Amino acid sequence: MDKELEIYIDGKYYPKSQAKISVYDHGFLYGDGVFEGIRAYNGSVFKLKEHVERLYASAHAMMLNIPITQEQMIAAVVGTLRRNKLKDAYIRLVVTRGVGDLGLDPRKCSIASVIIITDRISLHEGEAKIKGITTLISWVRRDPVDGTSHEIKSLNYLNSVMAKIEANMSGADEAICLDKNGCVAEGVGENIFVVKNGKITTPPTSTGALEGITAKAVVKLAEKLGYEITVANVTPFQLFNADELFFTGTAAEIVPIRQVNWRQIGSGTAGPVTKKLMEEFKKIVNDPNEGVPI
Ligand code: PXG
Repeated sequence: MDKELEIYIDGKYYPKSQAKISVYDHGFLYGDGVFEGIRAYNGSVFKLKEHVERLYASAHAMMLNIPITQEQMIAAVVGTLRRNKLKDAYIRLVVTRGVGDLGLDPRKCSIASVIIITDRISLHEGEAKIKGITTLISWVRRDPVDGTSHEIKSLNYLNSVMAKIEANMSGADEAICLDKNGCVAEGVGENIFVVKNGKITTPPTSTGALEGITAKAVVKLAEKLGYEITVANVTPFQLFNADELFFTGTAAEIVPIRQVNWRQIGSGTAGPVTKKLMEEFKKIVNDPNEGVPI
């Protein structure tokens, strides 16, 4: 059997089967914490600095003091990957408020906990990437920016989980979430892009969508390729009548969407703009200049 992967918890390493946190941790009791999902490609951690920056920005917004610096966090991620001899990996960074008592007052938690999970990545490129996926616009609205905004990548993902359940029950591959005004926000763990007449549009983060790191890289890529790309409100009607739709995200990378609430999108398969971006995106994830070496 392969050697068990090791997990970093507060500066120490534990085999996966023994990596545990307290049931009094407020990350567990209240979803009081932040996280990041990151990927390593071919010995380079894609956009690691950007993910770490976003983690600290989320923590800052909820006044969660991370006990190590961003540089130490980057070194700890790289160290964990090296220890596990991983070159292609999925990385989950979690910072919880730490151990407190049963009351929600964060002042009872003396120190935040830092957890780094690095795992093998299961690649299921197959059908979804070629044919596209089916989606359902869920009744579950994105939390507004004056609520538990999705600008904060917190441990409370109930909003996304409930939308995903709706998609599962209806037989759709993924869910699409609207903002409180009924405009399109994002997927449950992906940003969304619309292609119409060769132009690309993506909804603003002010409606509660996460500022996706993949989305940002795709915007830059699209601009470099000469596409016109704008950030603007998108309605469900515009989704139904798009030429192409696609999701972006760390796990998803770029995934074409072929159906929204039983309506076929464009030709019903991956369109030319999506295909071009997928092709070019493959190149940048493998570019060592786009990440941090392991
Ligand atoms: N929106 C939300 C709500 C997210 O949680 C994205 C967009 C895409 O962002 P990035 O920076 O990854 O391009 C996310 C990503 C996963 C996973 O396994 C990812 C997220 C959450 C849960 C699981 O990819 N966040």
